[in-house]
Amino acid sequence: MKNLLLFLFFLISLQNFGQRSIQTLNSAWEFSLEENEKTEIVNIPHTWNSEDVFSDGREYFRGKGTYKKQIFAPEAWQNKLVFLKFEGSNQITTVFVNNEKVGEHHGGYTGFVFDISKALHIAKENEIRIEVNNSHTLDIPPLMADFNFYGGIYRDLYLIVTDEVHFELVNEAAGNILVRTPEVSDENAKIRIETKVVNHSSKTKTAVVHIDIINPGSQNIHTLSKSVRLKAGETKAVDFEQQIKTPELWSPDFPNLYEVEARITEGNSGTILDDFQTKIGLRWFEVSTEKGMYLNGKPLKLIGANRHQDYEGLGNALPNALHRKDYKMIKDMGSNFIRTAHYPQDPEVYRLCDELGLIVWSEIPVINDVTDSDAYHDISLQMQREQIKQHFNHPSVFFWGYMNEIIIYLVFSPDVTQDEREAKIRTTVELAEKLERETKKMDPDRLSVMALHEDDLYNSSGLSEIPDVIGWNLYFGWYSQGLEGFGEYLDKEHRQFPNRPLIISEYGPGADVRLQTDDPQPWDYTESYQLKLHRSYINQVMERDFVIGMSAWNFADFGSSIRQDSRPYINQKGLVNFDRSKKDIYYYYQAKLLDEPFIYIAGEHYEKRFPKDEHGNIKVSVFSNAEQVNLKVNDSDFNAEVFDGIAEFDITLPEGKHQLTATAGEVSYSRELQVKYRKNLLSEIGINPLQINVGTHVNFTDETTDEIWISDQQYSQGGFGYVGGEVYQKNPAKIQGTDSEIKGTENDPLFQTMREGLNAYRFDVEKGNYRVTLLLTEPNSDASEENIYNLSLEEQKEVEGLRRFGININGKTVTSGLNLARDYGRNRAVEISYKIKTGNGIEVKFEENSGKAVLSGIKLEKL
Ligand code: GCB
Repeated sequence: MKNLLLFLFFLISLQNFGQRSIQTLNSAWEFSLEENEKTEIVNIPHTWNSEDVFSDGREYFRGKGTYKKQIFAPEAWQNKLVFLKFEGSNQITTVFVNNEKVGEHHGGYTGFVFDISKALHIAKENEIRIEVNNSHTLDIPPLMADFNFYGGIYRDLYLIVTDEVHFELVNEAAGNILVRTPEVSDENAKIRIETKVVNHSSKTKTAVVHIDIINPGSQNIHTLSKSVRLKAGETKAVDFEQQIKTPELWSPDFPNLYEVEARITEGNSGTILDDFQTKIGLRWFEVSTEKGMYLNGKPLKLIGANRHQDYEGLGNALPNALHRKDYKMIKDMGSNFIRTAHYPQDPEVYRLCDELGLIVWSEIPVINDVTDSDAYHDISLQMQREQIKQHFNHPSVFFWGYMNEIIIYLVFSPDVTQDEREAKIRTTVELAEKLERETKKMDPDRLSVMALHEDDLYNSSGLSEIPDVIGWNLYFGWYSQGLEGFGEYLDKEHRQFPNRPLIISEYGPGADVRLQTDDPQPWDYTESYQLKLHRSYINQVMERDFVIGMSAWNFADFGSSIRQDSRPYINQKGLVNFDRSKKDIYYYYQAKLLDEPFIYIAGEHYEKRFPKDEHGNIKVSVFSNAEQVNLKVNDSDFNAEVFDGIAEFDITLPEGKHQLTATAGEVSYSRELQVKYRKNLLSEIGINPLQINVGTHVNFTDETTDEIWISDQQYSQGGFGYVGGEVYQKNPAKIQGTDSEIKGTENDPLFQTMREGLNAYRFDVEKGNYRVTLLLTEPNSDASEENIYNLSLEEQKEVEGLRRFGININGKTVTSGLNLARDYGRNRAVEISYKIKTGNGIEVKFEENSGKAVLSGIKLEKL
């Protein structure tokens, strides 16, 4: 027995001996930015742009950052090879060991490996210096895009030590061993394993490559081996083929995974020299131009989202746990599909998608425009090869993408000459053709895809004929008018190009949970408009079998320094917020997509309602996948049919707090609703100040003070409201007012919407002391700052863009000649409070001197 134990111990130690060692090298790097000599100690994943991309001014640091660290090279590394493996670093990375350059990699979204062995001093401290540069360069995609190019080593960094004989590591696959599954059916799967063995020693070596195939039930079902003789310095391909009978197939519902374990042993002794493990899945799929996607012989509509990799407060430097959190949420929403827009994501992401059962469209960041240079074309091809080789084995990946809205910059560049235009189209088509060829050469078993925006140039240039599948980014009801335009566009495309498989790669409006209404309009950024648009789109897709599926733009709000939506520098089309708290729309998808019973009362950010009086309608929407929903409001029961994922209840309620419980079968959901009648707001002014979001139909919640700025209303006797004027809309197609960032506030939407040319704002209050606060902003970026005191009255009228008005309260001019542009600056939040005493009522009058008066908000407090 004792001998047996010793023998087993010997076997175990033999197993471990010589295997590669892999460890992260993330902690405690000395970091400095080129612009700033100061050093700090940071951990990887790291970016230097997590804050400056969101600061005013829209510029963020794009340049060089340097990471330094000492590592001790133990004696045990004497005859070993030592590698650094980067999972992603944006975007040019140069590594020096003891001041000797050991490698440089271009491109920010794929992995790479450098052999640092030669530059290391054994039994000594060694300095590793890594320079990372995220400067804009015309030779590396992306050239421009609606997201941030955060710089730094933002994914894990590994130190790998191997024997001199090992599976190749320094290659575009970043050490991955490719496993192909060219034929899969219910009865049989054929797999091909492609290894490359390197003999880095100075002697000829005989090695044996072993493969174990382990099924989803953890049983070793096949063991294969091949002997290989390698001369000094030689690398040889060693490939295997194996059939697997009655495979356990992979699908979103049953994400079965097999494991392939590869080992190299020394020919004579059997000592293990290197090892590698990868998971694979067995499935087959095809697309039909009439019926969409078939997976393992069954039709499957793909529904899901796009996902950007950044996170509030962290930029792109996420720990694996946050990738997991995101993908879990995407799966829990009921999705079966994800597009890693607009670049390959962390290796962890693909692992998770395999495990969770999410079908992936993965793409390289060739976006908006291309450079007509060999360097740009070459690096685009390199990125595609790296993406494919590194993520090859993942059964979740069905699509390899390579371009997004690639001519959008050209389309929106009015000044290009005809020659320039033709040259741009030529180089773009040429690059697309090269990428297509490369993609198919490397992976004939998957689908190539590109995403287009709504422009016919894709068709006329021939671009849309190149990939297997066309993805449409369609923003009807947002960038273009009319929700129905979406389906009509798809039908027209399908009629015109019946042999082209189609998928919806992007759609969705911006939504800000601070903004709420029962009367959603495009560009009002409300959650209810987001719901309206998504609801319409999902139905229009479901009605069309020829559409493969759809991925919402975007799973989460994300950083984009070029954006000025209702939260500056953030693209708010997420189904969840930047911090991943959920918007209503996330729950709507659950109701539409989940099989298990689901119920949710919409309006987490809409718990306070302000109907006009006791007859005023209160809308309660319950999201559910049941057929009928019961809503208990305090002690009263209401029932409604679920139509298209929503049971709508129109109820009237007394003022106060109400408990709502929605039930369908075994599931129920409760929330509180608070009701206040508009007609009573003035009589309670002594207890509750009144805030009005002037110039809009939308309620706005200030997240800091919890104040609700209720939607605007016209004055009527005994109440409050505006007199005269109209809702200001900078762009007639948008309801947003102005889409410019408003400086000096976090409450941009409050200031962005306004009423213009109004005569007065009235409150029929009783006598007393009050404070009236006006919220004002000059929305025109060309508004004149002319100092009109220097001009005669006639001259003033002629100054273009001059806005100048006075404020008169209860007959007394309290401010005269207010020129917001001159006195405060344009697009800046201005608040002016006045203390007044009234015998009866308050009338704030606007006395226009030149141009029209504006008002964004008004607050009334009784003192
Ligand atoms: C698009 C782009 C995406 C943008 C999105 C938007 O079509 O592909 O990168 O972020 O529109 O929100 O405008």
